[in-house]
Amino acid sequence: MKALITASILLFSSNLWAASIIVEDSYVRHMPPTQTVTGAFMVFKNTTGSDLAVVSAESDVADKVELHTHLHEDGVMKMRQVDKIEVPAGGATVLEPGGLHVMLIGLKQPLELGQMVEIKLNIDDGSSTQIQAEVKSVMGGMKMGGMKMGN
Ligand SMILES: [Cu+2]
Repeated sequence: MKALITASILLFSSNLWAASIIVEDSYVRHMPPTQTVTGAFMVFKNTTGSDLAVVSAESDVADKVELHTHLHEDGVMKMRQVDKIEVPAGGATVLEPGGLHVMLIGLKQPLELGQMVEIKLNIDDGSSTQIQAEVKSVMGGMKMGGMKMGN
């Protein structure tokens, strides 16, 4: 009986925590099999009355997961790692090609179209949100040729 109560408390608290930032429209950019890095894009929605930030991300499919943004420097688009991605109270932050993104670095296996990639997002209130992002082919948007892919 005690174990049951503990389990339901755990379940309840993880549900509560998962709700501080809701993730919508998530997808991972499909890349040729020779590429070992790619980006994940999504919308963070803050359901609370306090400003929050996503401070890190994790995924089993890659050696390293970083939070990135794009900057224009001398006419060249470069990626920079950022400490966090802020999501204002009651607001939303869009991660999209050419802007903020979750970078998957050192893919252990090529990602296939339609595959679901599990990504865990850690939030500065101590909670985390687990998402499943589908691997999709992304047309248009940023041109990969002009980008420094972090090496
Ligand atoms: Cu990046």
